[in-house]
Amino acid sequence: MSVFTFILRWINRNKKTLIYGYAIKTVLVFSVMGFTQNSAKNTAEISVKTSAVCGMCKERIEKGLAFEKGVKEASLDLKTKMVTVTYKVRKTDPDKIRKAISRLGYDADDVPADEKAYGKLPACCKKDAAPH
Ligand SMILES: [Cu+2]
Repeated sequence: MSVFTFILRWINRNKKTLIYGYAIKTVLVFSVMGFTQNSAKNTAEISVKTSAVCGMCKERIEKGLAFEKGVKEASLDLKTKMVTVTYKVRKTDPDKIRKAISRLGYDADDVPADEKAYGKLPACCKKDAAPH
């Protein structure tokens, strides 16, 4: 093989690599864009003030919401008592989510805790319990 053909092959091989690299990057960029667009259209996020007191409350609310229709993710910050909920806009809405939190025994913004559910909470999880 002459030096010339060797160089030609080398250029060819690297061209392919360059083209593949470019194609892969393009596909990646488009799929990421599509994903972002999709989730922007179909999901929304709200923050709801709850009456959570302790880690058990956090778990109860996060798990309870996870079973709620249309809820993708729920995460409660005990310091602020705010639960951040990501939900599918076609399946549920903020009012339904607040009601679901109420049914778990907790206040949700201006929706008071469902009395029955609140009565079933352990004493440490009642609203007037000292933080622990
Ligand atoms: Cu608790």
